[in-house]
Amino acid sequence: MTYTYDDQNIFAKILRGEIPNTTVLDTDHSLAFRDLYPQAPNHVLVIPKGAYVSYDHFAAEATDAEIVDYTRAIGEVCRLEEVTLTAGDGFRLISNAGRDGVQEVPHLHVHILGGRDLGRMLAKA
Ligand code: DGP
Repeated sequence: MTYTYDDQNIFAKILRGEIPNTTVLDTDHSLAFRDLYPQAPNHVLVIPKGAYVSYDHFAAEATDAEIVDYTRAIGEVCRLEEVTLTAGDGFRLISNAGRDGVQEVPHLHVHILGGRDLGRMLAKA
């Protein structure tokens, strides 16, 4: 089973410079930018520059360099946003995938949320 990637998704357009974004961090293999519809005082999306639809796709097919860069970029954004446990009050990482995960944009992204008490992880079904 192979993964299908739609290169017309919004984040692919952001990576190609076709749509503007508010960049927080730009590295060799990753881009972090502010969510257009923030749900907390800190709400940053971190995406790999490669064409990966979900975290499982990325984990299976990304190079070691991409994985290291992406992991470090997520940590660096937490530091820049001052939500780390050393400089702030914490954060939540969310990566939605597919229909059950209610993923709107089919390019892997991690949401970094912080700046307020985020409540319990999931609402009751
Ligand atoms: P998800 O449901 O995990 O796929 O969330 C996608 C997020 O992307 C959602 O929080 C809103 C955000 N978003 C959608 N379109 C744009 C856009 O054009 N620019 C930015 N910065 N964020 C967007």
